[in-house]
Amino acid sequence: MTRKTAIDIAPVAEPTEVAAGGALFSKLKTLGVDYVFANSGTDFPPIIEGLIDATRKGIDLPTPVTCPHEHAALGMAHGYYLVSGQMQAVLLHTNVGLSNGATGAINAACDQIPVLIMSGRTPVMEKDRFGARTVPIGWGQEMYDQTALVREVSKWEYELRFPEQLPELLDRAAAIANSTPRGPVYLSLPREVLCEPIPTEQAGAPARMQPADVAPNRAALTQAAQLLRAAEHPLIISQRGVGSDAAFEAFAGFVDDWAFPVCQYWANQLSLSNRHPMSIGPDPADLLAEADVVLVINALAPWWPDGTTLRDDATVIQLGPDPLFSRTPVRNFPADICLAGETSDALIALIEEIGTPPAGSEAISRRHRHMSARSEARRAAALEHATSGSGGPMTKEWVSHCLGQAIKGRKATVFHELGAPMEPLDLEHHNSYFQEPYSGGLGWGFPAALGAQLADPDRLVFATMGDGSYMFANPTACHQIAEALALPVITLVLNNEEWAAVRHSAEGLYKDGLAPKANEVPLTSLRPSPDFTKTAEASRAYTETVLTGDALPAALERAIDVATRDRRQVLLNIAIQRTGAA
Ligand SMILES: Cc1ncc(C[n+]2csc(CCOP(=O)(O)OP(=O)(O)O)c2C)c(N)n1
Ligand SMILES: [Mg+2]
Repeated sequence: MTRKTAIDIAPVAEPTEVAAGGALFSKLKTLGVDYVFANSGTDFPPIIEGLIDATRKGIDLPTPVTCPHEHAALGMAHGYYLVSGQMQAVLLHTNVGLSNGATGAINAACDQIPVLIMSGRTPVMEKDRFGARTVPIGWGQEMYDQTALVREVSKWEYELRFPEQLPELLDRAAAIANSTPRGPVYLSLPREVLCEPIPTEQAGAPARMQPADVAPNRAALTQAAQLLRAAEHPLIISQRGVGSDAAFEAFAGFVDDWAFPVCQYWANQLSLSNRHPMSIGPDPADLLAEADVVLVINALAPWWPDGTTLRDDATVIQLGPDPLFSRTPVRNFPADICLAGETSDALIALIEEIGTPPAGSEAISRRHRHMSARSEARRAAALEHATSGSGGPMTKEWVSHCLGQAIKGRKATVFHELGAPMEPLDLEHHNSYFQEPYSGGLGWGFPAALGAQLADPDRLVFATMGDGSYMFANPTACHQIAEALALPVITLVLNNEEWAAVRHSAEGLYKDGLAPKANEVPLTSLRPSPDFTKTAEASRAYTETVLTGDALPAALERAIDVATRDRRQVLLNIAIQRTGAA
């Protein structure tokens, strides 16, 4: 896709110096960054001037993307990474832009997303220096510790002191962000420093610092493999996918060969097709109670401790970039064996270590028959449940079922934020499904879908969200971005005119209390519901309102047609039933 990047000024000869602001973009390009998601302000003059300067000098730069809200900038970076696997960069305005982006930073940290977050720093100097304060906000935006806004969720942070530090600092920031476990880093950019030039060749120099990848300890791999091979009641719990196409394929074959049941408990990425005979659904409780060996794949919260009892002799193996989730203060799931590494690599290493099952094992065949029957029954029940919700208003499960049917055989990704649940979608591919991270900073789904679409223009991308989540996403900003960048994302607003999750939470915790009996549960209604089609139409989206389930399949077909043929964004406002607590 071609994008408007060029600032139309004739190139000049013999570049020797570039403003640090321009050097910033140039350096990011050498680090593999193709887009910088930015929301600018009065700290940006050296960046904007430097960008024009660097463009004139013919320097290769990433495309700056104007994001009219910082939450959208972070969400786009998040979604772009999920689909591309490339570190992203976000550039925000001083402390106020950073605070608007902080929720996105929390989401990125929770989801192990490498993103280089930068924000300007209001000038320190009041006068007598180029770049010093010019307007009262220079005083108003001063903080003792701006970085504190994102320090807890940053793997590394620093405030630029001298312009010539910039290239090497960015190398370091990128290497740390991309090291296992990946995550956000933050760099603060004072305006006066950015105003100073640095030699051009420094800005474009390749990085001399590579990310540090971690691989599982050999002895731990051997031990885990022995235990899994000998397990009578094995169980695998997977939450955040398996990391790559290759691992997805290898994992499907491996669990089939060994008849290892796989539970995708609260999964926010797909590890295994729901049609796979070893896919036992989202609830691990009964198999956990009898399991002798449990393999947990990159799962922050693999089960509900209050609702589950493990056997005393059960061994729990935790595999992933940070098996102990060391940045989470309280997390006491057993971790008898830890296999640390990028999920895809560590899992493939474990699969290789385990090898093939003994030929003709009766125990494995029996387990396979048992789990397949269970998986089939669960799928049939899920289908029946989904089809029973096809009335008007319809259920979310019905929306998922119809969406799954509509995208069958296409390269598609569904983003889910209180939108279309995973199971009835019946998806089959790595990267076909992403749910918001457990940090739950709502307003993530829409911009993440935009970022994914930007990363992969040929993919059909759906942002499926509750009406509340849609409003958290600053929808006007997101639709503006979709139009500006010609991103044909299909937005499905699953509209129950309330925050059902909050109501369910109150009703669930106080089962015998007042909330379940109340006609109107306070602090959960979103009535009167806005006409969301108008919000989208303001940015010339194709829209429809769908009131009954039987009308949905055709509406989805029209939506896909408009998105693929006209490359125009779409919004379907879908009437959803209010349901009881889950
Ligand atoms: C930034 C942020 N604010 C508040 C919440 C608390 N919260 C969790 S779920 C939810 C309601 C979501 O409503 P909606 O998207 O309409 O989905 P529904 O539950 O109605 O299906 C809220 C407000 C949150 N997770 N994130
Ligand atoms: Mg809702």
